[in-house]
Amino acid sequence: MNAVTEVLIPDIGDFKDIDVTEVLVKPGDSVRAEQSLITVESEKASMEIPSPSAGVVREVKVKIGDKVSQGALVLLLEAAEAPAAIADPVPVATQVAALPSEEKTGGKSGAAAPAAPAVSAAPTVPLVPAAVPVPYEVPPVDPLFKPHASPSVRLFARELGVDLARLKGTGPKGRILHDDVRLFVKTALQAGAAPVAKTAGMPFELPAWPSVDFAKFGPVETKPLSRLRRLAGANLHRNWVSIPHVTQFDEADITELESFRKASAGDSERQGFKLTLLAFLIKASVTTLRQFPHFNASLDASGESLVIKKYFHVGVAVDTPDGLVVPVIRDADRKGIFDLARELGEVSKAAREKKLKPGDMQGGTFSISSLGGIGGSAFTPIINAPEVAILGVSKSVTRPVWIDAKSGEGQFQPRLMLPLSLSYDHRVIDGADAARFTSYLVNVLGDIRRSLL
Ligand code: CAO
Repeated sequence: MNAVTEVLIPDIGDFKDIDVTEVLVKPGDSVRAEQSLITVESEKASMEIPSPSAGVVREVKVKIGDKVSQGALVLLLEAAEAPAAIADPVPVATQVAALPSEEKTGGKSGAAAPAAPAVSAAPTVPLVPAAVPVPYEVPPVDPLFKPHASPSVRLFARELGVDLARLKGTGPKGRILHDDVRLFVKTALQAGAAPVAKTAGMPFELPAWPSVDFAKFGPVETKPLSRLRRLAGANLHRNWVSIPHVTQFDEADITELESFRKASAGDSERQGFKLTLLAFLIKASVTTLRQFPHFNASLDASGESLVIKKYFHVGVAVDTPDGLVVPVIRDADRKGIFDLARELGEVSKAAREKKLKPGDMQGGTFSISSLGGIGGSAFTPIINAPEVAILGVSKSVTRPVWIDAKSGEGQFQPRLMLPLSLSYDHRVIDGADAARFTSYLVNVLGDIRRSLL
């Protein structure tokens, strides 16, 4: 018999006690290395746990609904190869000599097994941007009316998709109670309404999505959306409908910056990484965020206070074949342009190879979405909640710009202009501040030496 290995939950960042939502294999199944075995899901992310090696599933040790953390035993896998071939241990599995016993396996579904050995290679985990609950109530029809309810009632209502503004509280001073929410749902169900409609919680009702038989009009092909795209799509949708977005457009003269970048690109290439404009944009954004701390912030869970972060972790939107991911460059304020460029290359490669870990996507304070390598002159990026602003960058173009010389003799000059699109949360940021922010950023990009000050 080939050796049997314990497949454990690998390093999944800060996630603990998260739910097993799918078990994708059963005893007797042959699996390939990297094939997904189970899906685990927290409030913030969903990820598939891959098989560390090829083999045959001997015993599945978890079931749907179990709670697991790093090191928990997922299943026993009999190696596909002869034992000698697997003598080199895979990172997320611990070898056991032969058939498992209760002592060796821990015997309990979902129970935390001994910690896995250090993970040398990142597991292949499809990632999605954090799906935090919407941290505030969507305003009711009367914007001055604020329903009176405890956080637990608000959470309960949110879980059921109930708009508290529609309820009449029966508690003291009109406070909405759990029972009020229950009664509301019961009444809605009895009336045949759908309390958990996709638009629940919103002060408007949407008509049903058109159901069209497209094949009636011509040939079609139906492809399921990837799991990543579905989850990222749900988060984008939530952010779009629940944050009052405004986008401020501006453009920076990057003629000098581009000459400097080109002059330095040879050095970076010799060191094995590409120096693109994005590294400078991260640096310039951080310089600007220091001047405008409320752009480097989030609303707290009540939606009534602003949490201003003293660290600068910049998320960068990366386009991958499966959809959009936003890995975070940590402590961008403490890194030089070369370090930022090198790290950018590494995270975008990891994103495209699905090798990011959940922790790589967390803790962002501000995001940048650059479509400059592709094209376009402006766009309206969607804020990556719970952040309050995101910078969109489009393709730079050389065009004549009127330069007003000090002598009063102005003239048109060819300048390389970079279009910027800053979307911001209007609950937190006023239009005037957004215009000041982009003006400041434009100045920094016009003379990157300002980021040293
Ligand atoms: N203007 C003109 N050219 C630009 C530019 C800009 N603003 N930004 C980058 N370029 C150039 C680069 O210099 C590079 O040129 P060369 O091929 O001649 O060297 C080329 O465009 C490609 O750049 P890149 O995309 O490889 O590198 P990057 O650092 O600019 O971006 C990354 C990296 C990961 C952000 C990018 O590849 C990506 O995925 N962008 C898409 C993000 C996205 O999808 N956003 C939308 C989110 S909302 O749906």
